[in-house]
Amino acid sequence: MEKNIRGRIVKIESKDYYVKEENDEIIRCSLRGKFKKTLQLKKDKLTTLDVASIGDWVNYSLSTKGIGVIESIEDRKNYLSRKAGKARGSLKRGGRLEQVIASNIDNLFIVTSIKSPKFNNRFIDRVIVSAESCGINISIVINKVDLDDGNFSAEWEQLYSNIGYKVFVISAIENIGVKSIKSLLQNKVNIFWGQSGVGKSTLLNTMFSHLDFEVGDISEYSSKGTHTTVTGEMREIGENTYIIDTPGIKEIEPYGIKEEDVCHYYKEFLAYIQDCKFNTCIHKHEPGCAVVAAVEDKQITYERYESYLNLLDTIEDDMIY
Ligand SMILES: Nc1nc2c(ncn2[C@@H]2O[C@H](COP(=O)(O)OP(=O)(O)OP(=O)(O)O)[C@@H](O)[C@H]2O)c(=O)[nH]1
Ligand SMILES: [Mg+2]
Ligand SMILES: [Zn+2]
Repeated sequence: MEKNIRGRIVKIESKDYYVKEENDEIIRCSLRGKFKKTLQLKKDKLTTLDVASIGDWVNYSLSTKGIGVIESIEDRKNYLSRKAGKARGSLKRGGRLEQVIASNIDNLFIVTSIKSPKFNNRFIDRVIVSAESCGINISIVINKVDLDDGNFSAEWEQLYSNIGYKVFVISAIENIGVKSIKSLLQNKVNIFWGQSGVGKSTLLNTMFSHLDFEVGDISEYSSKGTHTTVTGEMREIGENTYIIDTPGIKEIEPYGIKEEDVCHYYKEFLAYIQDCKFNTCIHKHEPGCAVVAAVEDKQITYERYESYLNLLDTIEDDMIY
């Protein structure tokens, strides 16, 4: 039995944790029982569903058979999460758990497509809120520009870059605009996240031809809505440089964010918030709201304001944080 080997979780399948150690070998590990107890204890409160996640640094011991047991998990620098679906682990009204997507991330690329599937700005804004609240650098990728028969990609690019986000308008299939994304990845942990079928795996394969992530057949999405990538997976693509492909998601609700805090993650609102008449203003229909005035004045786009209202409406006020 070899002890105290440090490694990083690169993939999780059911109860198997795949840990990559320094010399590049990937070891299949299980979690030491004590972690399950921790999880059990917390179960009466809304809390995390995942004790360990992709990106976590862990210490494990290795049996002579080459199977590992995770003994400890290092503190996370940050992590990306969302509310888990109601069916999964839901205990009571409002009892939604936190699903951790990955940890210790530097760059998040929110991948979208201008068409098939349809561009969805509300989705982007929800991912932004989830990530802004944990200090991850956010970029937006608008893929499938080859299918853009209007000038829609450019308009959305303008909208988000005006707010201050980096936006990449690309075609992963035709290798347009991909290089500029690739140049940002070095020495970072980079995660690619978005709806199913937008081309996350295709983009990664275009950037790194040796990777060979599975890519879906577009006709399958419309007929069955199936996901091609089924588990998240982290790969080292250079020294200290990692990319994470994730399974597509249908919807996203940010975890642990209160109604009155949502506006803090709509960056362009911040300049106006202090001018609202009431300091309890949530910028819905209170009199003297400076955010609403800025929308009327076209300083804040209607698209963003509308998505803000939509998100407010779905925040559950009976959550226990
Ligand atoms: N026209 C066009 N099609 C693309 C482009 N990029 C990807 N696709 C197609 O979109 C479909 C879905 O691509 P995937 O890479 O599997 O999408 P994904 O985001 O990884 O999907 P999940 O793994 O289910 O989350 C495939 O048929 C790709 O060929 C693009 O730039 N243009
Ligand atoms: Mg995929
Ligand atoms: Zn206001």
